[in-house]
Amino acid sequence: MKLSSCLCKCFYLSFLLTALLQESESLNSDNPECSQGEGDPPCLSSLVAMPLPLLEKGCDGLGSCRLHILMPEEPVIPEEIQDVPTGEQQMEFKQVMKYAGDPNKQGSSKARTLMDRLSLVETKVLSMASSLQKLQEESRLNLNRLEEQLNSLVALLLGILSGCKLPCSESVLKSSILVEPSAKSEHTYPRDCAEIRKQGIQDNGIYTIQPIPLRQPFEAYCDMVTDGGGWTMIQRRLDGTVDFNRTWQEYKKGFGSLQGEHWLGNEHLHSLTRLGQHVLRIELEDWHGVKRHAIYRKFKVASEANRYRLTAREYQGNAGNALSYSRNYNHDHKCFTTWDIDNDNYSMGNCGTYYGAGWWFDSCLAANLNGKYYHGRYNGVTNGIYWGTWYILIDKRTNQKYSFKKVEMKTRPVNF
Ligand SMILES: [Ca+2]
Repeated sequence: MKLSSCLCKCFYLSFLLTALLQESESLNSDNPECSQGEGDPPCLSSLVAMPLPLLEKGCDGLGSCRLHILMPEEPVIPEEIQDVPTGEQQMEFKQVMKYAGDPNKQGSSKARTLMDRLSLVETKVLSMASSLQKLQEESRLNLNRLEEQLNSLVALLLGILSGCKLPCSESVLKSSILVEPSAKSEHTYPRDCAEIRKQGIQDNGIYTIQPIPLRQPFEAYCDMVTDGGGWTMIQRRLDGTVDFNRTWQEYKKGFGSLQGEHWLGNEHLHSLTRLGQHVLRIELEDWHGVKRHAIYRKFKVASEANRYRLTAREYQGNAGNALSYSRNYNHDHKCFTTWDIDNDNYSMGNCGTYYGAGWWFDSCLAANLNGKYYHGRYNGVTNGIYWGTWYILIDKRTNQKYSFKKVEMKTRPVNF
């Protein structure tokens, strides 16, 4: 096939050369028209206009085919070009071509698209992070709240069941899951002993209370028995183991042992009585085991700014109203005095220093339950635990003074 093709090409070239020569000759002759006779080569115009199929069909041999013209073989088309692209591929192709046509513009557009997507992703991530943070915060608050409530209950129950003393109670608190409640925590402990008693607790003991929601909770001894219970102990004397001649700061914060002798603290007294109406109950016991009490149905201790001024009115009881003994010996509406802070009405000196106690002195006293602990009778300055309406100041027969064996001061709301 290739040999015949080559021969045909050669013959065709020779024929063209001959025709050109004849044409040249005819052009050079006087007769411009070409010869159409048999055996003559065709005219140039008819040669060019001859349809290709006829040329091929007429080529049945080298000798008989004067116009043996073969069309060139169809080129082999690579497969990848032969494949017709699909619609998607076409679009992609066009897209690529478009990009190729304006690379700068396309790159900028692509960058903007990416930036938009990144911006969207960033917005979503920030939104999710914010939501996650809120959830974490809520979870943390709920967890803290539950933990504090659980701690309160654990301390409460263990204190009741074990009847343990303050150090024990402290160890219970520390060994439990306990986290020190924050100053900003809400009411997570009972307001006072009355609130604990209302929960059904009937055992005396040390409990954690929180009179003011945003203040630090503290421990106090609760009397859950006397006259229906619910009493928060604010002072107790029973054996003389604690010195009550203390500074202003010590009376402010409180001192002693909650299980034994102690002063709860003027700041706590203010916290307990600042809202609502409260009762003050005073219980006295002499060395013969005789007990009496004094109740003041209107009891309040002012803030430190008001020098912890006492309000004690509406007396009831059988020990006598020593807090309002007379016009000149009236402890009601008097400020607190210690040996280092003089707020009394005695212009010549400090009643606290003279009697060795912190108290709501007038000028100076008809009662002083923070006096020195004596085992009954004593001599000298009247600086013992004194309640002027029960025992006279001086035993005229022996010229001795008399101090009480036991004292308790406690408070609870009036509408308990
Ligand atoms: Ca004074």
